[in-house]
Order: sequence, then C-alpha cells, then structure tokens
Amino acid sequence: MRVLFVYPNLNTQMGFNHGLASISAVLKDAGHETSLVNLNEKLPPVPSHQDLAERIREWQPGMVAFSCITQQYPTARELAAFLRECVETQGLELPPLVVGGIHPTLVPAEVMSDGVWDYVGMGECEHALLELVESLEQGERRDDIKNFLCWEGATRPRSGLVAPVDSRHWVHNPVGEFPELTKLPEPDYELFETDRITASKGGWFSLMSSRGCPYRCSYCLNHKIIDLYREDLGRGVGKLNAFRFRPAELMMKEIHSVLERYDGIDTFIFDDDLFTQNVEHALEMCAAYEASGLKVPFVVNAHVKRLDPRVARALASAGAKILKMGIECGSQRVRSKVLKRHMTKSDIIETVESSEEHGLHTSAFVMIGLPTETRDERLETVDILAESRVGRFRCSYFFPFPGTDSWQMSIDAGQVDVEQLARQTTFTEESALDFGEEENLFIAKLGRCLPWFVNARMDDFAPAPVSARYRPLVERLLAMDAEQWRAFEPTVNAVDRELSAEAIAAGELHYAIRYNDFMGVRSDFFLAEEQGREWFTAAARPTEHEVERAAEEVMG
Ligand code: B12
Ligand code: SF4
Repeated sequence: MRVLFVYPNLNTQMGFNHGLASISAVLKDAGHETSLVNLNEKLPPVPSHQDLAERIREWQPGMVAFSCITQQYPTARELAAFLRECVETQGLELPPLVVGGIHPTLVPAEVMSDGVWDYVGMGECEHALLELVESLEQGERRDDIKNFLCWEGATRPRSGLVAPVDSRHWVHNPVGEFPELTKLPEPDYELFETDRITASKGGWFSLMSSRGCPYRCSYCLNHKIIDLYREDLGRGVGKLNAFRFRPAELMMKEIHSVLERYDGIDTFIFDDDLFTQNVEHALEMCAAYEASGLKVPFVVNAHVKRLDPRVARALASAGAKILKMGIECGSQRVRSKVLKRHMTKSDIIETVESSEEHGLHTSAFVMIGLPTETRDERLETVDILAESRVGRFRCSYFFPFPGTDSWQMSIDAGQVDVEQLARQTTFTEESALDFGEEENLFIAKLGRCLPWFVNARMDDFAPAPVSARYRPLVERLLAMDAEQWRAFEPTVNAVDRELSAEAIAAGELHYAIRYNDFMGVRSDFFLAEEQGREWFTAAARPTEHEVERAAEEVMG
C-alpha cells in the first residue's frame, strides 16, 4: 500500500523526524511504498494546503499519516480539516487520516476530540502502523489494533465537515510492547531531502543509538511514556524494556552507509536522550567509532548524575566534540520539587570539571521562568553557570507541555497564560507563563542577556577580571523600565559584540552570545573555533597569556 507521511515542521527547529524514518523503514521492508510531504520554511517551496490535496489526488495513497510534537499539532489539525473540506468541495477521495508522535501520545483524547482523525497513534508505532496498513490493504476496518485510539468499527461518523465528537463511540486500545531496536531496520533517511537538511544544519547529522531514559523529569515526556506502558502492559517499570539500545555494530553500519550516501556531513549528533547513561553501551559505541578510524567529530547528551570517568575518557578519545547536559536551574528546591530533577550542586560542578579535564567541551541546557520560581532562585541559575564555568549554555523559557506533570504544576500555580501558550511555537523568545508585569520584565532581560549576568557574577567564585566590565551593564539593564527595555533589546547583540571584543583584547575569559541569540559560549572555545584550532584537553588548557595572544590575532 502507499502511505503518504506529512510532517508539519513549520515554525519549529528543522530536523529529521526519527520516528517517521523508523516507521517508513519498517513499512518499506514489508513491501509498502512511502513518501513524505515535509513542510519547513528552510526547505522551500513550502507546499500549500492545496498542494497536499493535489498530491493525494495524484499519488492515491491508502493512508495519509501525520507526525507531530505539540508545537506542530495546530498545523496538522488545520491541514486535516482542510482535506476533509476538500472531500465536500472538490470531491477529493480521502484515505484514512492518521496522526501520531509525541503530542498525540501525551493527550490522545484531546486530539481525537478534534474530530478530524480516523486513527490517533500513541507511543512507538512501528509495528502498530504496519498492522494497520496491512489490515486496510485487506479492506478491513479494524478498531482493535494496539496503540490506536479510533472510532468504534473504525468508522468516523461523516455528518458535517468535522465529525460530532462523542467519546462513547471511541475505542481506546492499549499500547503494545516497545519495538526491539536490534530488530528494527536502518532508518529510512531517503524519505527526507537529506542533503538539503544536512546543509542547512551546517553539516550536523542526527543519529540515535538508544531510546528511553530512566529519569522522570516533570517537564519531559518520558515519565508519561513509562506510566502509559506500565498501565497498559500491567508490568513494573523494570520489566517494560523501555530503555533500549541499538548495538554498536548496527550503528556503525548505519553511520558508514549514511556517509556513503550523503554529502557535507561534518559532525554527528547522537540525539539519544542520554548517550552516556549505560556505561557498557557508551563504551562499546566509542570503541567501535574509534576503531573505525572515523574522523567526523560527534556530540552527545549526558546526565550530570552519571558520567563515568571511563566513558568521559572514551568519548574524548573517539572524537566527541561537545557533551550536552541538562543543568536546567540553579535552585535545589526548584530542581527537585518542580522539575523532579534530583541532582545536587556538587553533581553539576564535578561533572563539568571532570568533562573538561577530559578535554570535552560542555554545553548546558537551562530554563528561565519556571513555575513557582522566585527571583532569588532565578539568580541561582546565573550563579551555577558562573561557578561551574560550563563551556556554553543554551537558555530557553520554560514551556509546560500538555499532559506532563509540569503542565499541571503550572496550572496549579495559576501562572499559565493560556493565549500565549496556544500561539507560542518557540521557547527561546518569550515565556508562556505570566509572573506579573515586573517579574515578566526581569525574566525577559535575564533570558535575553544571560551571558552578561553570568560574566558579572564570575568573580564571586574565582578570580575573573571580566566581572568588573559587565557589572555596570547589568545594573543599567536592571534599571530599565519596560519601554526602555523594548528600545534597547534590538541592540543586545551589537552591545554584546562590542563588550566581548574589549574583553578579548584584555585577555579576559568570558561568555558571549554566539551561534544563536539564546546561546552563551565561553571565549576560550569560540576563539579556538574561530581560529580553526582544535579544542584543548585539560593538560593543554590555555593560559591567560595564550588567550591574550589569541585575542591579539583575532583583533589584528
Ligand atoms: C531527537 C530530538 C530532537 C531532534 C530531532 C527532532 C525530530 N523531529 O526528530 C532536534 C534536536 C532537532 C529536536 C528539536 C526540538 N525538539 Co526535540 N527531541 C528529540 C528527542 C530527544 C528524541 C525524539 C526521537 O527521535 N525519538 C525517537 C523516535 C523513534 O520516537 P518518536 O519521534 O516519538 O516517534 C515514535 C512515536 O512518536 C510514533 N510516531 C511518530 N510519528 C508518528 C506518526 C504516526 C502516523 C504514528 C501512528 C506514530 C508516530 O512512532 C514513532 C516510532 O516509534 C525527544 C525526546 C524523546 N525522548 O522523544 C525530544 C522532544 C521530541 N523534543 C521536544 C522539543 C520541544 C523540541 C524543540 C521544539 C526544542 C526547541 N526548543 O526548539 C525542537 C523542535 C524540532 C522539531 N522540528 O521537532 C519535546 C517535544 C515535547 C512536546 N510535547 O511536543 C521532546 C519530547 C522532549 C521533551 N521536552 O519532552 N529534538
Ligand atoms: S533526564 Fe532528560 S530525557 Fe531523561 S527524563 Fe529528564 S529531561 Fe527527559
């Protein structure tokens, strides 16, 4: 059968959709045909609603299957409603419309109640979608396929453009077992315009060598996935096989075939939730990577609670370039009570230190504007960055995803701005929570100018001449009222460049806004990168004098 996938990747960071790549590979292996309508601004021309209808008319798929995360769902729903309209207005013959991915998994009933879908997929659907495709091909309308919420008798009532929504006529099937990663075929990267995507991501190519994560952070989907499978499969978490790995041998085969097929790859990024968590798997992956002689650097995710020194060494030796980790917030209370991220300040400091000692550049995720967080607690986030001197940090405004525990917490705290939440598609420009006028203004300044706050605080923890340079700027910033801030905000990058250039010239270690507006990067790293030098191992860490010399080169 022909399956037409739709990925409404509009207004969200462009990327592969690993879920679709995996499902498509399984369908193709079973002899089905797949194709993709990928909507993203960076891949023009962006197909219009009508283009999608024409594609269905011409290609005549037996199913149209959408995949989406929360921010992409409104577009998916809009497209599906448009296609339903085309049935009435243009006589379009429409096959079943299916939707799956993170958002439908988190809030399936809410998605189903929109009335536009025939099937709503929950959880990992490689096997489930194949079963659905094969049953439809046989002309069956089954309503008992695991992982799907659908209409009784799999027949959507067709009165009106959008069906009347009545949950009494739905069948909510339980999820089936998690797919074994050892048995899944190589992801179908051919589904995408891979060369174009790689080029527009600056040569970064995303891979996944594992699925799942043993932690239960309140803002992430993992606790909800575990609860769903635990309830439906009736087994404890230890017996769910939720945290799975693709053997190093299969990963290396995939990496080599990707390098043969696609041009312009100069960094691999393992998008596994936690690459370093399972020591055995991480060591095997690093050993295989190093033994293959590949010189392509790579990037991985780690948890600060668990970075085995053997793994840190193996990563550095195999060519890992950046180690990413969630620090999220400096306050112990907010980390443990709100985020359910149980780690101490010393876990954070020690992991950053140990990674850097092994020559790994560290990158921290932090969130600003968390529910119930006080101003002092927000400033603790500044302090943990200043004290740890992490290699870089990526700052986003906290966003509560529907269906997660942090969503409920934000509602309970009375801090959700519902309208803002509904229209927001990124988390790096503004907060979706409302803390009152004064605090909202503070959060906006902190989120946009975090590197300056960190620079200003660095000498509270270790000698840092740069703090004196940034302190007056932070004081000026804090004194601005809303109108003054609005006028100043567009100049932030220019001011940052100017001050950073002065700090470079003076040989002062500092953070500057680099690569994108929400990233603060430590000067020794970006200077090395700008000069095309290798990142240093700890033993070869630059002295102040070397930083000064490098600065002189950059400044001419
Ligand atoms: C890799 C990853 C990325 C990569 C690639 C994203 C991509 N589109 O593939 C990058 C770095 C680009 C990225 C960016 C972002 N990400 Co991200 N990312 C992930 C991560 C770690 C893994 C996703 C993954 O590939 N999983 C493995 C695959 C196999 O699973 P899957 O995609 O869920 O697909 C399965 C099922 O969902 C289902 N399925 C999927 N599609 C369909 C379709 C049909 C028809 C059916 C039936 C089933 C089905 O079957 C699939 C196969 O088993 C997840 C966390 C996680 N553990 O899932 C976060 C996650 C998806 N990301 C998230 C977010 C918020 C983002 C960003 C918005 C962040 C930002 N500030 O910009 C951007 C958006 C980018 C985008 N266009 O998607 C959130 C989404 C939360 C939500 N409720 O929507 C997640 C869940 C993390 C979290 N906070 O909980 N991300
Ligand atoms: S450690 Fe990361 S992937 Fe795991 S539950 Fe927490 S946020 Fe999600």
